[in-house]
Amino acid sequence: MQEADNYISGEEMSRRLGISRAAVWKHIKKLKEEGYSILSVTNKGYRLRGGPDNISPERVSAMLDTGYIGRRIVHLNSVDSTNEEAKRRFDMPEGSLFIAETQQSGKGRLGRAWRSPRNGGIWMSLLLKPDISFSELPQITLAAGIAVCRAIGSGARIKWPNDIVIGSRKVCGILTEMAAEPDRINYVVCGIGINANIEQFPEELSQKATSIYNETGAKQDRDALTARVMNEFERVYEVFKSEGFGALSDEYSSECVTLGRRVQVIYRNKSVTGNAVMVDENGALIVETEDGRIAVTSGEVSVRGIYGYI
Ligand code: BT5
Repeated sequence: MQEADNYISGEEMSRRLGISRAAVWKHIKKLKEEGYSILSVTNKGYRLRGGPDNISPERVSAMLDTGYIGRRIVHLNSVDSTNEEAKRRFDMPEGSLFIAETQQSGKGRLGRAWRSPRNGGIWMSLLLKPDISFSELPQITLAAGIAVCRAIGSGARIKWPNDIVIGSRKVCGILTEMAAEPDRINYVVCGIGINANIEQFPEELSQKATSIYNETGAKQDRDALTARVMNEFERVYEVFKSEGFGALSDEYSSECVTLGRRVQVIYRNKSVTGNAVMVDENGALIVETEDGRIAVTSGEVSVRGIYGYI
């Protein structure tokens, strides 16, 4: 379907296609839902303004240099959450990538919602099957953060543990989940949401969220960015699996904006204030408090800069 100069009436379409007017209307509605821009004017008919700017799995594949990460791509027009889709299809091979144009119930941590509008972002999840212990699980989020940071470039840095920021606002969030038996992890789903080209955020997020486009002025090629994240992810993940997070902690620390700041750590209704001094070989944030150093590891904590979001 191409951009048209002229309007074409519903009647004309139904005649040419040999389908009812109601069927034409239904198809138009579906195309609009899929992101086509179609003008409809009474007495004139319909005019196509442009096709959807969707992710193309073929283009992503062509730019991969990986062995297994992103080699199977499930591309969805709309889904509840790509993390949920990956969990439903856990029998697919390691490295399978689930990517959606929009999410109806995108998830953050601790039941928070993740806004996932159409066209503006990259909402994706990787299915992973690493042989790791429960305590190493949060390190997958940290490793993914390094990969995303490398892939975005443009001054992207990491707010411990799971946010990628440019300046003082968030451009990406990472949510790692798993399915396990009492003694072993069956599989891990690493969800990554990148605000690539989003231009406007709702009022409540405007101080906290931004997009790569808003920060750099450059429209992002979402296929190329997705492929770069996959390429970097495989490199980082291979190091993580063979040498452990310790081999990545220096790079993580050098990209981590949390270090050197005064932070407030909130966990189990307790709040501790101190200086964030380092990320150790286990991925824990070491905070120097009045009562000495504490290692913050749990995924259940929230760390805030006391002078603002980072
Ligand atoms: C996160 O949680 O940052 C993890 C986000 C993971 C999203 C990806 S998208 C693909 C995959 N499928 C899913 O369902 N999820 C993953 P957290 O640290 O809890 O941050 C959530 C908070 O960020 C919210 O409470 C909002 O304040 C804010 N937020 C929501 N949508 C945002 C957006 N698009 N950009 C920046 N901040 C956002």
